[in-house]
Amino acid sequence: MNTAVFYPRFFDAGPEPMHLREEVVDGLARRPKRLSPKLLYDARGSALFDTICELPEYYPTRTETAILQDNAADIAGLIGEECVLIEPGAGSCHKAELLLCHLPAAAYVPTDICGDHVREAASRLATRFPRLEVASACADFSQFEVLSSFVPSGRRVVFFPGSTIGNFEPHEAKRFLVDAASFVGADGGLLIGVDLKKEPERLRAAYNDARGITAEFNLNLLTRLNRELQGDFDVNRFRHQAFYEMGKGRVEMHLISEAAQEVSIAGLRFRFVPGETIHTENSYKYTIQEFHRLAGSAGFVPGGVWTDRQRLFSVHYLTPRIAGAGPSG
Ligand code: AVI
Repeated sequence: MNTAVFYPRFFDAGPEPMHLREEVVDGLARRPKRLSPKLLYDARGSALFDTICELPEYYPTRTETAILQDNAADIAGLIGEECVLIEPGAGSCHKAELLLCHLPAAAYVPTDICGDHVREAASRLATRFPRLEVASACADFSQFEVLSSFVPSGRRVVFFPGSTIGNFEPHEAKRFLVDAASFVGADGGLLIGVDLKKEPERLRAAYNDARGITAEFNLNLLTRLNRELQGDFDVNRFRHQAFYEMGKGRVEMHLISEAAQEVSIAGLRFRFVPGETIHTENSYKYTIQEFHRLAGSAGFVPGGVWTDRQRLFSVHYLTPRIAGAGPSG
């Protein structure tokens, strides 16, 4: 029996360790201290995030999956046949797998900041869909220009599920959408999942699960910095905090220092007063109208929108406004 694993074409455009150092040192020197949510996803962080997606309190994944399942034929009809489906931040590629059961795409290109994770997932998909051209890359979400040289030729559709757009600041979200519009071109499209505004209690529970997996996910960032930047964070002296900031329409995630302490990282020392925060993530929530406005300002027109009965989550298909059209607003 042949048990060899087939690994499709892989492209490594991951950030250099030097960038990690600069980014972390810069973030910890700020007031309040800040670290990018991208840093949450080392191998362990990615695995913890997969566990979060299955938690009873974390509604986005199963709600979006159900929306994709229930409307797969409609969505596939709008996207059309033989596209090249590109998924930034694909992780385990589970949602694309679902879509590809209904969508006769020519190629699938998942990318992720965690290269090993996406490479494994790409291999699984290549085995499951032998007629589909699969290639994967270790890359940041926003590296569309790097991908251009790597993706197979054909009509491009970007798939960006999971409401990852919510982890961008609004100006970054607009930048991402502008870049996505120019990457897919006039005949392309964007299928994107967006978490909707809702009652704060449901949001609070989703980011403060009873098993403490989200807390572990957040704290794992410190373990990662200890390992990769020779840090000496005492993880037991920080705690996870997450809350919905209604005025800003976002869930904020923080790591709170439980004591006065000094931490050494990358050869530099950083002081913490008791209760001081490292702000690690924002997760913006949008109404459908707010998201249409944002997408419109980036040069997209709405092609279709699907939600669940409770209106917890939305999936949008967007197409660039006109050939060569730039952003407005
Ligand atoms: C990946 N992203 C959309 C998740 C979110 O809900 O903002 C990350 C996450 N953070 C805590 N739980 C999940």
